[in-house]
Amino acid sequence: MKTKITELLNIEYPILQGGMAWISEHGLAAAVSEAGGAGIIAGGNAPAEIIREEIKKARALTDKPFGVNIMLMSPNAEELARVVIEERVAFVTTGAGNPGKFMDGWKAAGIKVIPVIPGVALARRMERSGADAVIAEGTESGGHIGENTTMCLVPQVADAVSIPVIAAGGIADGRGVAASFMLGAEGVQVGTRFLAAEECRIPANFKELVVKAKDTDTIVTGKFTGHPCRCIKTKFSRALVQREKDGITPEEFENMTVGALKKAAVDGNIEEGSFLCGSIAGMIEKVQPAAEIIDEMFKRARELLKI
Ligand code: TUI
Repeated sequence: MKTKITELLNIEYPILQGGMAWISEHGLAAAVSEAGGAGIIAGGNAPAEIIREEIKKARALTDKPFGVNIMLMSPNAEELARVVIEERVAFVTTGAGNPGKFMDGWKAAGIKVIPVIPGVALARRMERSGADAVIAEGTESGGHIGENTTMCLVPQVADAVSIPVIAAGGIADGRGVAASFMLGAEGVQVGTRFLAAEECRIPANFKELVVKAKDTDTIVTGKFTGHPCRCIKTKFSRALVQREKDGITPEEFENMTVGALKKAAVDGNIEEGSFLCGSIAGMIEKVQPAAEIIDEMFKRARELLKI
């Protein structure tokens, strides 16, 4: 399936795997790339040298292109921005900020740059700074989110910029892919469905939460901080939101949430972890190989699009 995104990234299917902190490591990224998509290693808050090792491990598993996601709020973002140049990764996606200051360096190194943007203004700014494409991410996504929905955001971004647009947020099957193309996207980014990939190394209880989730089973924490975060409803995340409603202080919030992503994604700690997840989890029914997920999604999308 050829689009500007398959051409840009030299991949077979126009699908990027979301860069999920503590989750998207070399095994999942390599599996997605081997299957013809664009695998992504998430930098998250990890030290840049750990990610350098992850890049090397992914290279040992696949000759196909993969990327690195740089979470711009990380204290290690600057160092990781250098490591991706040294390691000559094929492409970089960015999240949670404006990557403007890194753009020239990446472009000079021949790295394709694809920022995640939550709105039209930033999409325009990214195009002017030399981005190769943008990921328009709706509020349906897991993790740190903007306010606009995928349905509203994608066509507005597609109208505003000339570079290709990748839709993200709430896409987990062939209908989502087909709809994204109808909205003007030339590719999709999928995170939540890959939580249920066999190659995704999250704890079994996290996968079970995703597979068992219903349509109403995600909740947004941290709205008052300016960095809202969507996760699965658990006793912990419900209590956190209740505390926010009752007037939690920023310090108390910080104490309750420090390390919560790792506690969920690495330890499966149901008592204190934030199980980041998109609101499409209700559609996800089973754990299956990444290649099967991609094949299924694109077989159905092609039937619907009659291509
Ligand atoms: O970044 C994500 N998702 C994430 S990052 C993350 S780690 C984290 N945990 C708690 C609080 C904050 C971060 C977990 N999930 N998705 C991409 C994304 N980027 N969503 C929204 C944005 C975004 C927001 C503002 C991108 C740019 C932006 O620009 C503001 C500016 O500087 O103009």
